[in-house]
Amino acid sequence: MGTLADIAREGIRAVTEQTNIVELVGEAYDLLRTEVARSNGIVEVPSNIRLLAVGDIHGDLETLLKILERATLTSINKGDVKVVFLGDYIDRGPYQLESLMSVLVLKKRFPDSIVILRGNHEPPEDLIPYPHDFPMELVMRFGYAKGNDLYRLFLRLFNVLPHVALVKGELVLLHGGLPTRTYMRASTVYEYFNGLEESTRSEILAEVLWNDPVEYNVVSMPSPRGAGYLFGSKVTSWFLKKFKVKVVIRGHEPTDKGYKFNHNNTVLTLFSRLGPPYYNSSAAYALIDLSQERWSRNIVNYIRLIS
Ligand SMILES: [Mn+2]
Repeated sequence: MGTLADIAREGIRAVTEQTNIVELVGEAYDLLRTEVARSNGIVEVPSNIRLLAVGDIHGDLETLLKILERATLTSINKGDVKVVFLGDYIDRGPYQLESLMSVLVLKKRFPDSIVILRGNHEPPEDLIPYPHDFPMELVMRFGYAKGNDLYRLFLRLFNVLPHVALVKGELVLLHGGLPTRTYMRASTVYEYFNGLEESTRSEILAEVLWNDPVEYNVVSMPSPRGAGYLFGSKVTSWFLKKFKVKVVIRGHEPTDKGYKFNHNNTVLTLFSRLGPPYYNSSAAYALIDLSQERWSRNIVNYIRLIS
């Protein structure tokens, strides 16, 4: 039959025409705005499926297509496989626009099977990462005026991307890490990831997009990134127990093997791209059979490498 990679290639063809991009981004915006309003930014994914989790892409289209070849359209159409992208589609790589358009076209085609999470490189306007070459890429391709208009459209789109995916009783997926500010204070998963009051919502979002795990039995330490914090194993143990999940899967950090574990194998980092500036030896993604009762104890067996 075909695979998700075939559908992604349709999105890449659209990249040559500015009007096609405007159309696809507009459609994705309408779809995601509805979804994010319904879910409050925390998308629920059913258990009893196979979960394809994809970490940072950063413009490495070649690796992205290799991963997407692992999901057949038959399995997607039957609802057997759901895909969660962990964010950071753009910046750094040579095919950042193509990578982003690929995930958007997949979302449009299979809205119930694809989750596109927000990364810190799909930023709120007041927290732009550095380097952030995506706007320059748009200007170089389409000229100053059209490039800037497109960038505004993308910024609007990024604001409706969900920041958390939750499989109840099993796991949570997000880009950066667990927030520390709502540690021990939140009574629901919604309070934990959105804050207890509206005024702190953007600070919690910044933590979800920017935090990294640290191997100390602490709550929080300053982050060398200049945004977010390092969260310690105290936060992870509390979170897993309080909200009855087994594992946190996140992206955000480059690792040489393409994956790493923190906090006693309960925090899995996936880095799903190759090439500069990290030159990691392999990229990794996970294809987890959640119907297997002991999946979380054997999680390393579900990690796949590309080199
Ligand atoms: Mn990141």
